[in-house]
Amino acid sequence: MKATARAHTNIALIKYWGKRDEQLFLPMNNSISITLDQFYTTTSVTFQDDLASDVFVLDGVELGGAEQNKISTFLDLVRKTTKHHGYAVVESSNNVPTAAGFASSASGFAALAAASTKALGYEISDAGLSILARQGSGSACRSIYGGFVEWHMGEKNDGTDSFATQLLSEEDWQLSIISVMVEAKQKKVLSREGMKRTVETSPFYDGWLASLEPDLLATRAAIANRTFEQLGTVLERNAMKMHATTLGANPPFMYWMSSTIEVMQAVQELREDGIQAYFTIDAGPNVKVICQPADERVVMDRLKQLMCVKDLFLCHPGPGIHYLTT
Ligand code: 2P0
Repeated sequence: MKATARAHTNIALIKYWGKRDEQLFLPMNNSISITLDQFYTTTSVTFQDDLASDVFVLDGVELGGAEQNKISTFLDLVRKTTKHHGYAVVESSNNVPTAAGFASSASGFAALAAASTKALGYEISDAGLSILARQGSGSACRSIYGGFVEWHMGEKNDGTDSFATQLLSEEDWQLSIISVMVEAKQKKVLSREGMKRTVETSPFYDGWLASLEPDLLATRAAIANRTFEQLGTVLERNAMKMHATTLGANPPFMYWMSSTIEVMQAVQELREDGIQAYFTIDAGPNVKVICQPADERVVMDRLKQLMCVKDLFLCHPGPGIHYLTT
Protein backbone atom coordinates (compact mmCIF):
# COMPACT_ATOMS: atom_id res chain seq x y z
CA MET A 1 0.00 0.00 0.00
CA LYS A 2 3.02 2.26 -0.44
CA ALA A 3 4.63 3.71 -3.58
CA THR A 4 7.04 6.49 -4.45
CA ALA A 5 7.02 8.45 -7.69
CA ARG A 6 9.03 11.32 -9.10
CA ALA A 7 7.76 13.89 -11.59
CA HIS A 8 9.60 16.81 -13.16
CA THR A 9 8.32 20.35 -13.72
CA ASN A 10 7.63 21.63 -17.20
CA ILE A 11 7.79 24.95 -18.96
CA ALA A 12 5.24 25.89 -21.58
CA LEU A 13 6.34 26.95 -25.06
CA ILE A 14 2.71 27.46 -26.06
CA LYS A 15 0.85 28.58 -22.96
CA TYR A 16 -2.18 27.14 -21.20
CA TRP A 17 -4.11 30.29 -20.42
CA GLY A 18 -7.77 29.96 -19.50
CA LYS A 19 -10.22 27.24 -18.53
CA ARG A 20 -13.53 26.31 -20.07
CA ASP A 21 -14.39 24.20 -16.99
CA GLU A 22 -12.87 25.06 -13.62
CA GLN A 23 -14.04 21.93 -11.82
CA LEU A 24 -12.55 19.52 -14.35
CA PHE A 25 -9.58 21.75 -15.32
CA LEU A 26 -10.51 21.77 -19.00
CA PRO A 27 -8.44 24.32 -20.92
CA MET A 28 -9.51 26.76 -23.62
CA ASN A 29 -6.57 25.78 -25.83
CA ASN A 30 -3.88 23.17 -26.48
CA SER A 31 -0.49 23.85 -24.93
CA ILE A 32 3.04 22.53 -25.62
CA SER A 33 5.80 22.18 -23.03
CA ILE A 34 9.29 20.90 -22.27
CA THR A 35 9.79 18.77 -19.17
CA LEU A 36 12.92 19.89 -17.26
CA ASP A 37 15.67 17.68 -15.88
CA GLN A 38 16.73 19.70 -12.82
CA PHE A 39 13.46 20.39 -11.01
CA TYR A 40 11.19 17.68 -9.65
CA THR A 41 8.95 16.51 -6.83
CA THR A 42 9.33 13.12 -5.15
CA THR A 43 6.22 11.82 -3.42
CA SER A 44 5.54 8.73 -1.32
CA VAL A 45 1.96 7.71 -0.64
CA THR A 46 1.08 5.14 2.02
CA PHE A 47 -2.53 4.07 2.50
CA GLN A 48 -3.08 3.03 6.13
CA ASP A 49 -6.14 1.60 7.88
CA ASP A 50 -5.51 3.44 11.15
CA LEU A 51 -5.93 7.00 9.79
CA ALA A 52 -8.98 9.23 10.35
CA SER A 53 -7.90 11.66 7.63
CA ASP A 54 -5.14 12.18 5.06
CA VAL A 55 -1.78 13.45 6.33
CA PHE A 56 0.41 15.72 4.17
CA VAL A 57 4.09 16.22 4.93
CA LEU A 58 6.02 18.60 2.64
CA ASP A 59 9.79 18.79 2.97
CA GLY A 60 9.53 17.24 6.44
CA VAL A 61 6.82 19.58 7.78
CA GLU A 62 3.24 18.41 8.33
CA LEU A 63 0.86 20.87 6.71
CA GLY A 64 -2.79 21.54 7.56
CA GLY A 65 -5.37 24.01 6.27
CA ALA A 66 -5.62 24.82 2.57
CA GLU A 67 -2.49 22.83 1.64
CA GLN A 68 -3.73 19.64 3.26
CA ASN A 69 -7.19 20.25 1.83
CA LYS A 70 -5.89 20.39 -1.74
CA ILE A 71 -4.16 17.03 -1.28
CA SER A 72 -7.23 15.48 0.35
CA THR A 73 -9.54 16.72 -2.40
CA PHE A 74 -7.22 15.17 -4.97
CA LEU A 75 -7.07 11.89 -3.02
CA ASP A 76 -10.90 11.90 -2.94
CA LEU A 77 -10.74 11.78 -6.72
CA VAL A 78 -8.20 8.92 -6.56
CA ARG A 79 -10.49 7.07 -4.10
CA LYS A 80 -13.47 7.57 -6.42
CA THR A 81 -11.47 6.36 -9.43
CA THR A 82 -9.95 3.33 -7.71
CA LYS A 83 -12.94 2.54 -5.44
CA HIS A 84 -10.62 2.43 -2.43
CA HIS A 85 -11.82 3.98 0.82
CA GLY A 86 -8.78 4.42 3.11
CA TYR A 87 -6.80 7.52 4.01
CA ALA A 88 -3.14 8.05 3.22
CA VAL A 89 0.08 9.62 4.42
CA VAL A 90 1.58 11.74 1.62
CA GLU A 91 5.24 12.68 2.00
CA SER A 92 6.59 15.04 -0.65
CA SER A 93 9.91 16.70 -1.20
CA ASN A 94 10.33 19.47 -3.71
CA ASN A 95 13.50 19.91 -5.67
CA VAL A 96 12.05 23.03 -7.25
CA PRO A 97 13.23 26.57 -6.54
CA THR A 98 9.72 28.02 -6.22
CA ALA A 99 11.33 31.45 -5.99
CA ALA A 100 12.58 31.04 -9.54
CA GLY A 101 9.02 30.96 -10.77
CA PHE A 102 8.74 27.27 -11.52
CA ALA A 103 5.34 25.88 -10.67
CA SER A 104 5.78 23.03 -8.21
CA SER A 105 2.07 22.28 -8.66
CA ALA A 106 2.81 20.61 -12.02
CA SER A 107 5.42 18.20 -10.67
CA GLY A 108 3.53 17.91 -7.36
CA PHE A 109 0.22 16.68 -8.74
CA ALA A 110 1.86 14.50 -11.40
CA ALA A 111 3.92 12.73 -8.70
CA LEU A 112 0.88 12.44 -6.40
CA ALA A 113 -1.30 10.96 -9.16
CA ALA A 114 1.38 8.39 -10.00
CA ALA A 115 2.32 7.42 -6.43
CA SER A 116 -1.26 7.18 -5.14
CA THR A 117 -2.53 4.96 -7.96
CA LYS A 118 0.61 2.79 -7.77
CA ALA A 119 0.23 2.41 -3.99
CA LEU A 120 -3.26 1.00 -4.57
CA GLY A 121 -2.06 -1.33 -7.33
CA TYR A 122 -4.41 0.41 -9.74
CA GLU A 123 -3.64 -0.22 -13.41
CA ILE A 124 -3.70 3.07 -15.30
CA SER A 125 -2.46 4.17 -18.72
CA ASP A 126 -0.29 7.25 -19.22
CA ALA A 127 -3.30 9.04 -20.69
CA GLY A 128 -5.36 8.04 -17.62
CA LEU A 129 -2.62 9.35 -15.34
CA SER A 130 -2.48 12.58 -17.33
CA ILE A 131 -6.27 13.02 -16.97
CA LEU A 132 -6.00 12.39 -13.23
CA ALA A 133 -3.06 14.78 -12.69
CA ARG A 134 -4.85 17.47 -14.74
CA GLN A 135 -7.56 17.61 -12.08
CA GLY A 136 -5.01 18.63 -9.46
CA SER A 137 -3.45 21.36 -11.58
CA GLY A 138 -3.81 21.75 -15.34
CA SER A 139 -0.12 21.92 -16.20
CA ALA A 140 0.49 18.70 -14.18
CA CYS A 141 -1.01 16.64 -17.01
CA ARG A 142 2.03 17.52 -19.14
CA SER A 143 4.55 16.37 -16.48
CA ILE A 144 3.60 12.70 -16.95
CA TYR A 145 5.89 12.63 -20.00
CA GLY A 146 9.50 13.58 -20.63
CA GLY A 147 10.82 15.79 -23.40
CA PHE A 148 8.41 17.73 -25.60
CA VAL A 149 4.75 17.33 -24.70
CA GLU A 150 1.37 18.53 -25.99
CA TRP A 151 -1.76 18.81 -23.87
CA HIS A 152 -4.78 18.26 -26.11
CA MET A 153 -7.66 20.40 -24.88
CA GLY A 154 -10.25 17.82 -25.95
CA GLU A 155 -13.76 18.51 -27.17
CA LYS A 156 -15.92 16.66 -24.67
CA ASN A 157 -17.44 18.16 -21.54
CA ASP A 158 -16.46 15.25 -19.29
CA GLY A 159 -12.68 15.66 -19.71
CA THR A 160 -12.04 12.13 -20.97
CA ASP A 161 -10.30 13.45 -24.09
CA SER A 162 -8.28 16.20 -22.39
CA PHE A 163 -4.81 14.77 -21.73
CA ALA A 164 -1.20 15.14 -22.82
CA THR A 165 0.95 13.06 -25.18
CA GLN A 166 4.66 13.12 -25.93
CA LEU A 167 5.79 14.82 -29.15
CA LEU A 168 9.52 14.04 -28.86
CA SER A 169 11.55 12.34 -26.16
CA GLU A 170 14.11 14.16 -24.01
CA GLU A 171 16.91 12.23 -25.71
CA ASP A 172 15.93 13.36 -29.17
CA TRP A 173 16.64 17.09 -28.97
CA GLN A 174 19.05 18.80 -26.61
CA LEU A 175 18.12 22.37 -25.73
CA SER A 176 19.16 24.65 -22.88
CA ILE A 177 16.58 26.32 -20.70
CA ILE A 178 17.94 29.00 -18.39
CA SER A 179 15.68 30.26 -15.63
CA VAL A 180 16.58 33.86 -14.89
CA MET A 181 15.52 34.88 -11.41
CA VAL A 182 14.95 38.60 -10.98
CA GLU A 183 12.50 38.53 -8.08
CA ALA A 184 11.93 35.96 -5.36
CA LYS A 185 8.71 37.40 -3.92
CA GLN A 186 5.35 35.64 -4.30
CA LYS A 187 3.40 36.83 -7.33
CA LYS A 188 0.46 39.15 -6.74
CA VAL A 189 -2.09 37.56 -9.07
CA LEU A 190 -1.95 33.77 -8.95
CA SER A 191 -2.16 32.10 -12.36
CA ARG A 192 -5.49 30.47 -11.55
CA GLU A 193 -7.07 33.83 -10.76
CA GLY A 194 -5.18 35.63 -13.53
CA MET A 195 -6.38 33.31 -16.28
CA LYS A 196 -9.96 33.46 -14.99
CA ARG A 197 -10.01 37.25 -14.95
CA THR A 198 -8.52 37.38 -18.42
CA VAL A 199 -11.05 34.96 -19.92
CA GLU A 200 -13.95 36.83 -18.33
CA THR A 201 -12.94 40.43 -18.98
CA SER A 202 -10.12 40.92 -21.49
CA PRO A 203 -11.19 42.00 -24.99
CA PHE A 204 -7.79 40.69 -26.17
CA TYR A 205 -8.61 37.12 -25.11
CA ASP A 206 -10.48 36.37 -28.35
CA GLY A 207 -7.39 37.48 -30.29
CA TRP A 208 -5.26 35.12 -28.22
CA LEU A 209 -7.51 32.17 -29.05
CA ALA A 210 -7.90 33.10 -32.70
CA SER A 211 -4.13 33.26 -33.23
CA LEU A 212 -3.23 29.96 -31.53
CA GLU A 213 -3.62 27.46 -34.33
CA PRO A 214 -0.70 28.81 -36.43
CA ASP A 215 1.49 28.88 -33.28
CA LEU A 216 0.64 25.25 -32.52
CA LEU A 217 1.28 24.14 -36.10
CA ALA A 218 4.62 25.97 -36.27
CA THR A 219 5.71 24.61 -32.86
CA ARG A 220 4.83 21.02 -33.73
CA ALA A 221 6.72 21.35 -37.04
CA ALA A 222 9.75 22.95 -35.35
CA ILE A 223 9.90 20.12 -32.81
CA ALA A 224 9.44 17.41 -35.44
CA ASN A 225 12.19 18.93 -37.63
CA ARG A 226 14.33 20.27 -34.74
CA THR A 227 14.44 23.72 -36.27
CA PHE A 228 15.49 25.91 -33.38
CA GLU A 229 15.02 29.36 -34.88
CA GLN A 230 11.44 28.55 -35.82
CA LEU A 231 10.74 27.17 -32.35
CA GLY A 232 12.26 30.20 -30.62
CA THR A 233 10.44 32.73 -32.76
CA VAL A 234 7.06 31.16 -32.06
CA LEU A 235 7.53 30.54 -28.33
CA GLU A 236 8.62 34.13 -27.69
CA ARG A 237 5.71 35.53 -29.68
CA ASN A 238 3.28 33.23 -27.88
CA ALA A 239 4.48 34.39 -24.46
CA MET A 240 4.13 38.04 -25.51
CA LYS A 241 0.56 37.42 -26.63
CA MET A 242 -0.38 35.68 -23.39
CA HIS A 243 0.92 38.62 -21.37
CA ALA A 244 -0.83 41.10 -23.66
CA THR A 245 -4.19 39.59 -22.67
CA THR A 246 -3.58 40.54 -19.01
CA LEU A 247 -3.23 44.22 -19.94
CA GLY A 248 -6.77 44.22 -21.30
CA ALA A 249 -8.32 42.55 -18.24
CA ASN A 250 -10.57 44.40 -15.82
CA PRO A 251 -8.93 45.28 -13.52
CA PRO A 252 -5.80 45.09 -15.66
CA PHE A 253 -2.66 43.44 -14.34
CA MET A 254 0.85 42.57 -15.48
CA TYR A 255 3.36 39.99 -14.31
CA TRP A 256 6.42 41.89 -15.54
CA MET A 257 8.69 44.10 -13.49
CA SER A 258 11.26 46.52 -14.91
CA SER A 259 13.88 43.79 -14.40
CA THR A 260 11.78 41.39 -16.50
CA ILE A 261 11.94 43.83 -19.41
CA GLU A 262 15.70 44.29 -18.92
CA VAL A 263 16.20 40.54 -19.37
CA MET A 264 13.86 40.45 -22.39
CA GLN A 265 15.89 43.23 -24.02
CA ALA A 266 19.19 41.51 -23.23
CA VAL A 267 17.89 38.41 -25.04
CA GLN A 268 16.89 40.50 -28.05
CA GLU A 269 20.38 42.09 -28.05
CA LEU A 270 21.96 38.62 -27.99
CA ARG A 271 20.05 37.88 -31.17
CA GLU A 272 21.27 41.10 -32.75
CA ASP A 273 24.78 39.75 -32.03
CA GLY A 274 23.93 36.57 -33.89
CA ILE A 275 23.22 34.31 -30.90
CA GLN A 276 19.98 32.39 -31.11
CA ALA A 277 18.29 32.91 -27.72
CA TYR A 278 14.59 33.41 -27.01
CA PHE A 279 12.57 34.13 -23.88
CA THR A 280 9.33 33.01 -22.36
CA ILE A 281 7.60 34.21 -19.19
CA ASP A 282 4.92 32.57 -17.04
CA ALA A 283 2.61 34.03 -14.42
CA GLY A 284 5.40 35.89 -12.62
CA PRO A 285 8.31 38.28 -13.23
CA ASN A 286 11.07 35.73 -13.88
CA VAL A 287 12.22 34.92 -17.39
CA LYS A 288 13.17 31.62 -18.99
CA VAL A 289 15.69 31.86 -21.80
CA ILE A 290 15.92 29.06 -24.34
CA CYS A 291 18.98 28.50 -26.50
CA GLN A 292 21.05 25.69 -27.99
CA PRO A 293 23.63 23.93 -25.79
CA ALA A 294 26.54 25.32 -27.85
CA ASP A 295 25.47 28.86 -26.88
CA GLU A 296 24.48 28.28 -23.25
CA ARG A 297 27.77 29.59 -21.76
CA VAL A 298 27.72 32.80 -23.79
CA VAL A 299 24.06 33.39 -22.93
CA MET A 300 24.59 32.69 -19.21
CA ASP A 301 27.63 34.99 -19.12
CA ARG A 302 25.70 37.81 -20.75
CA LEU A 303 22.74 37.43 -18.39
CA LYS A 304 25.02 37.33 -15.34
CA GLN A 305 26.26 40.81 -16.21
CA LEU A 306 22.80 42.29 -15.62
CA MET A 307 22.51 43.91 -12.19
CA CYS A 308 18.87 42.85 -11.86
CA VAL A 309 19.63 39.14 -12.18
CA LYS A 310 19.67 37.43 -8.78
CA ASP A 311 20.26 33.85 -9.86
CA LEU A 312 20.41 31.59 -12.90
CA PHE A 313 19.35 27.93 -13.13
CA LEU A 314 20.35 25.84 -16.12
CA CYS A 315 18.10 22.97 -17.27
CA HIS A 316 17.79 20.60 -20.21
CA PRO A 317 14.89 18.41 -21.34
CA GLY A 318 14.11 15.88 -18.62
CA PRO A 319 12.23 12.60 -18.09
CA GLY A 320 8.61 11.76 -17.41
CA ILE A 321 7.13 10.05 -14.37
CA HIS A 322 9.19 7.32 -12.81
CA TYR A 323 8.74 5.13 -9.76
CA LEU A 324 11.38 4.73 -7.08
CA THR A 325 11.88 1.77 -4.83
CA THR A 326 12.37 2.93 -1.24
C1 2P0 B 1 1.49 27.11 -18.61
N1 2P0 B 1 0.75 28.49 -16.71
O1 2P0 B 1 1.08 26.64 -19.68
C2 2P0 B 1 0.80 28.37 -18.11
C3 2P0 B 1 1.45 29.62 -18.58
C4 2P0 B 1 1.12 29.80 -16.25
C5 2P0 B 1 1.34 30.60 -17.45
O2 2P0 B 1 0.02 26.42 -16.40
O3 2P0 B 1 -5.30 26.48 -12.20
O4 2P0 B 1 -0.77 26.13 -12.10
O5 2P0 B 1 -3.71 24.73 -11.36
O6 2P0 B 1 -4.70 24.57 -13.66
O7 2P0 B 1 -1.45 24.70 -14.10
C6 2P0 B 1 0.00 27.70 -14.52
O8 2P0 B 1 -1.25 27.20 -14.30
O9 2P0 B 1 -3.06 26.36 -13.13
C7 2P0 B 1 0.26 27.49 -15.93
P1 2P0 B 1 -4.25 25.48 -12.57
P2 2P0 B 1 -1.56 25.97 -13.36
O10 2P0 B 1 2.45 26.61 -17.99
